[in-house]
Amino acid sequence: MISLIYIINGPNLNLLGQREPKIYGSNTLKDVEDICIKIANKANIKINFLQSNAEHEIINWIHSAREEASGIIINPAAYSHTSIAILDALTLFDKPIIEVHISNIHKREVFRHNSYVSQKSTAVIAGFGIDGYKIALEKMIDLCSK
Ligand code: CA2
Repeated sequence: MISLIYIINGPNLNLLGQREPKIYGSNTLKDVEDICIKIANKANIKINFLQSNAEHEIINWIHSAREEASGIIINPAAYSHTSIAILDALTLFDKPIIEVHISNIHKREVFRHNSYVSQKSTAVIAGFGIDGYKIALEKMIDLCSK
């Protein structure tokens, strides 16, 4: 069976590439999606690449992933630091979860240092720019084929 991986992006990431290039680079979220599609095609897996500015929508996608996905890659953006609701939804997902941050959140403001989502993540990647998504997807493919 071909695996399906959900790649979920949180608030404001739809504007990636349009502001703060020193922190986040100049690539857009569409560029990230294209990179992920290429990796998925090569590995013969499917991805569901999603972005929302709404917490409830992210939670509903995590619930859908319980039914159909082999793993979740998630950049919860600012919800990483605030959302117990997203943590609770991920707690109900019993397959691999990889958390991605484009920037190194530990090198930034103190309020970014804690991520609730990390408590449930199999692994966390931060500070590699958008390459973090590539690393996460390649590692997720490894995890799903074990
Ligand atoms: O480094 C990351 O990937 C973050 O998850 C990005 C979030 C931030 O709140 C987290 O602390 C770390 C912010 C996403 C904002 O998206 C952008 C929108 C426009 C231009 C640049 C980034």
